[in-house]
Amino acid sequence: MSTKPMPSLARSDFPADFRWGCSTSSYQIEGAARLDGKGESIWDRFCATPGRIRDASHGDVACDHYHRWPEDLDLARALGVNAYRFSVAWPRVLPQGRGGVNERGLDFYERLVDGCLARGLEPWLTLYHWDLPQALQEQGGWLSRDTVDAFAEYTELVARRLGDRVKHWITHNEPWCSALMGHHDGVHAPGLKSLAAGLQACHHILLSHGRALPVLRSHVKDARAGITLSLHPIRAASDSDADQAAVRRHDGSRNRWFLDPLHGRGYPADTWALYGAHAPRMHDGDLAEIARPCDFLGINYYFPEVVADATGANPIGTRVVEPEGVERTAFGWQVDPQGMVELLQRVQRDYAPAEVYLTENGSTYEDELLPDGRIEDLQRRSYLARHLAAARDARAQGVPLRGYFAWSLLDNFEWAEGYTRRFGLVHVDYATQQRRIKASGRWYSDFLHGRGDAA
Ligand code: IFM
Repeated sequence: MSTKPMPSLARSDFPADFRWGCSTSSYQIEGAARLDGKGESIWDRFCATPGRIRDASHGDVACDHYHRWPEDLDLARALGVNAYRFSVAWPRVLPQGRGGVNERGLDFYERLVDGCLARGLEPWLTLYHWDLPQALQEQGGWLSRDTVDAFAEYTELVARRLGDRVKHWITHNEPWCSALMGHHDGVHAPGLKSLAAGLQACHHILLSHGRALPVLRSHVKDARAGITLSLHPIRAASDSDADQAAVRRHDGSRNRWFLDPLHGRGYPADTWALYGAHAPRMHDGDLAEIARPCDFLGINYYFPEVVADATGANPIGTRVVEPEGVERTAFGWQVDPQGMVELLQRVQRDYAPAEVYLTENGSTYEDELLPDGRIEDLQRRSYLARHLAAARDARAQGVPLRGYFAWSLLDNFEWAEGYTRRFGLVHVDYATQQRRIKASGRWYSDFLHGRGDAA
């Protein structure tokens, strides 16, 4: 195993008020799937369907964070982060999606938020990280406009309860995944396979984001609200005119489809035309709602996409290709910190958000638990350090990047991949629930504390 040299980097390269964090999500870590009144989510149902999850696992126990949250927040504190990003499980607080409130679910998030504040961790709350109440799915889920109203009610409930202590709110995590992977590719819950459904779900998710913003502002004093997108720099597989043109089309579906309407431009006309009859149904006023101003844009960066022309193969007419000889994680994802700089610069140039946060960035490797209990994940350590150097470089180019959240605090349930992919800075032994800080986590801690090699 070879790792790239570590960059020279110090916390003092960043401003004192920079947010240093790590991210998690409810379904991936909480467990307690049927405890204390929690309702069923679409991920509970999806996992129970044979063949959906690579190792046939589920989030019933996951990292048992529902019970072990004090230890987990202690670990975050030990890493030296000053912010903790988590999500609320909608069916834990509203088991049927609307109506009857589950006080015990809200109590859990109160404890968690208070636990963050007691440890000097600024809570960053994501309202939707994919675990829709199954009861709403049975009424159409994100294909129904009623779910947009349900999301606004859910937002109000959580904002009223936690808004005195939580100031940073993210409405949705990665609409691309919840909409398209869930309704078009069929690899995520609810497992549908229709492009029209994917685009309709996407429209309702974006609309629900816009509808939630005034709810947050009226119930949270000094709220800072935004949305998190998964974005990719798009590159051409070759110099051919056809592949160069494919880049623009692919960028339309992957990036501009989200960025344009959120920034008041409506859906990109070129991409809309390519989607043709699959394009979503909209009502007057929807685009204005989606374009309500945010305080920040959250970006999750993992890898660039390389595309070739595939006219006729699908509406967008592109095909993702996997170039040879490039560095990759165990997931096969390209490792390209410079791509992150390019992406951030491009978003700044084309959309100029007031503030940007990297709300996720991380890597999965085949971690080895050594007999003495250490996990020497030097590739992940290198990945982390090189992406932090890229974050510094992006700031130097004028990107208003105000924070970085590592994905993830803990190894966890990686959706369709089950427990076969480990992204944590902290290793979780799922049999015993023992946590162990990996070399990458120790390095992050040294970096954040200004210690040793990382100083
Ligand atoms: O685990 C996911 C997370 O839930 C959303 N962003 C990407 C991560 C890694 O795949």
